[in-house]
Amino acid sequence: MIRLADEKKPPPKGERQTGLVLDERTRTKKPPMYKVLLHNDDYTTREFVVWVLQTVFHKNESDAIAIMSHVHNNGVGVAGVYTFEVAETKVTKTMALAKAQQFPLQLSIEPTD
Ligand code: TYC
Repeated sequence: MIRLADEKKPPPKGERQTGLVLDERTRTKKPPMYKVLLHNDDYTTREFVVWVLQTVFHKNESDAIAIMSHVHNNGVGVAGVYTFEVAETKVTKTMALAKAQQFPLQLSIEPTD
């Protein structure tokens, strides 16, 4: 039977064809991910929350309405899941937009399990 040299074989599933030999950790470890939580309050308008979910969190209109309604009904909900730096930036931007309109909207970050 004709055998292909190792380098002619397709890479095992999940292995990138960079031509670089990477340490096992480098190849397999994903970054820790964080939930951005949105908290309910009695003053921020539903319309503002939906707008923020569309513009900062890139949700479509129906997902944005569903997330806002979930938070309104349950007190807290997930706006999105990101790396820590991206999560922090979205929280900072959203709080600044809320503050500019004098809305007391609160967000927080928590690690995923
Ligand atoms: N509870 C607000 C209202 O009735 C709406 C709201 C939803 C506020 C979600 C904050 O994270 C929030 N106007």
